[in-house]
Amino acid sequence: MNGRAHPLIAVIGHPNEGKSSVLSTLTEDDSVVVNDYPGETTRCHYFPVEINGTVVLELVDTPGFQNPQRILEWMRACGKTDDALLQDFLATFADQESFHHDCELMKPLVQGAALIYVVDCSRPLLPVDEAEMEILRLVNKPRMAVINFKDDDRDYLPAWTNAFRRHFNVIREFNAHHARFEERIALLETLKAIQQDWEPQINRAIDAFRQNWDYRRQQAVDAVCDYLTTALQLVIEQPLAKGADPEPVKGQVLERYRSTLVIRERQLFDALRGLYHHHSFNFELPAQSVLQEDLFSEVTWDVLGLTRKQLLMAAAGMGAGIGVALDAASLGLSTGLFAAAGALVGGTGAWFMGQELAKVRVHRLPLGGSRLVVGPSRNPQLPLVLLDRAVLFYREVMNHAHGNRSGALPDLASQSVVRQTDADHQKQLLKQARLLAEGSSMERDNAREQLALLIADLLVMD
Ligand SMILES: Nc1nc2c(ncn2[C@@H]2O[C@H](COP(=O)(O)OP(=O)(O)O)[C@@H](O)[C@H]2O)c(=O)[nH]1
Ligand SMILES: [Mg+2]
Repeated sequence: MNGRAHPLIAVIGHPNEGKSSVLSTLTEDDSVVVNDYPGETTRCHYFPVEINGTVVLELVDTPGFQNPQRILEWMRACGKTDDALLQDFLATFADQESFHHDCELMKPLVQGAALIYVVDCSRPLLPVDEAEMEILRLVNKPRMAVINFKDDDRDYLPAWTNAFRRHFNVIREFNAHHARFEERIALLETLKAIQQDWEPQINRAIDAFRQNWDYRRQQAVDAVCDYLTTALQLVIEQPLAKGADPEPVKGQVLERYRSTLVIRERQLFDALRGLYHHHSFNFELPAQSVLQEDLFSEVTWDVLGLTRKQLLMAAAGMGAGIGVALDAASLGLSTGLFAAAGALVGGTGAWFMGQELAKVRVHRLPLGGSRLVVGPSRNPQLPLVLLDRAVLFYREVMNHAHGNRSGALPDLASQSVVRQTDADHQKQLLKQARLLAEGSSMERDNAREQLALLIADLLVMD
């Protein structure tokens, strides 16, 4: 019906109501220009949504209305409706500079687009809004009203809802800054109600979105698993000249070990960003997120990974080979640390970090001289901290609305994820991480597979 095999939807409205933001969130496209000042968009921009090489949907970003009241007057006097009215309007005003935005925003409607009318209902309804809605009613294209609350003020909603009812059959709330995957799907579902001819295409689009979402999750699991594998198997070596004092070099090797882990993590985070289409805009993390902390900050190691008590429980019965680093002595039981109030739950970051991670070994070389070696780490908490951070970042990235350029989501949990899983899960994580770092080649392959399943479980929790 629009010369395309896929639905075409124009996002229309008053300047600065969040049209571009809604479109950006809906299409997961952060290259859409969002403006802080009204009237900066002067022409239409088309955003085809492609999944596996097929365009499933296309949205059009449009300039805001410039002269709704004057146009409405003209349209009423014209006496026509529907396509005839639209054609007459464009023919009459095409050359008038002051109506440029109004003409431009109607063009997709001539191409067979349905329309989403976006309004910020946290402000009062004005006569211009009524005029815009009435214009759209007269032009009579498939349409729905989308309420995008810019702030939480709902006092004006009843007045808006009344006005919508006179002009639209379908009204839906969709927040450009907070909408997540299921809300995007729900909006697409609603489109079926405004243009029934498109039902098969929209169903196909929704199926494609869902399959793609699952596929991305699997890709994320693989990425996290690869990352953990390289991190846990990481070995950093540095030669030491014959007769040289190893002490000053130890710190450097350890620093290289740590910074390599930091770089690997950044690479993982970049990959996750890409997977969830956050290409252009580097969104902020919430101020309260533990991810604001560096990987090797004490706070990170305090709040992520397992508590000592959980570690001890998880390590119990894991078998001599695996459990070595987790015996009572290494957990501080014999020193009485374990019994101290608070030691079981918090304030243990420095202690955890100070474990095996910090050990630098000196290997003597047969021809003289030696090598300093760090890794693979035997610190039981390391894989858990790395995993926790990866899962927390994944949640930020998958839930961050692309239209939200001003900052962070308010309510994503930032505490340890592994701490909240059940004891069996914790035990398995610990075991497979240890095998991945130190097992035979077959054990490592098997551990990687097992770990992928455990990570997949963590990524579906939210
Ligand atoms: N707080 C908040 N601000 C929003 C929301 N949607 C849009 N904005 C802001 O409103 C301004 C205009 O947004 P934009 O999408 O460019 O509006 P357009 O002119 O209708 O395309 C920008 O500063 C956006 O960041 C929202 O849901 N919440
Ligand atoms: Mg815009």
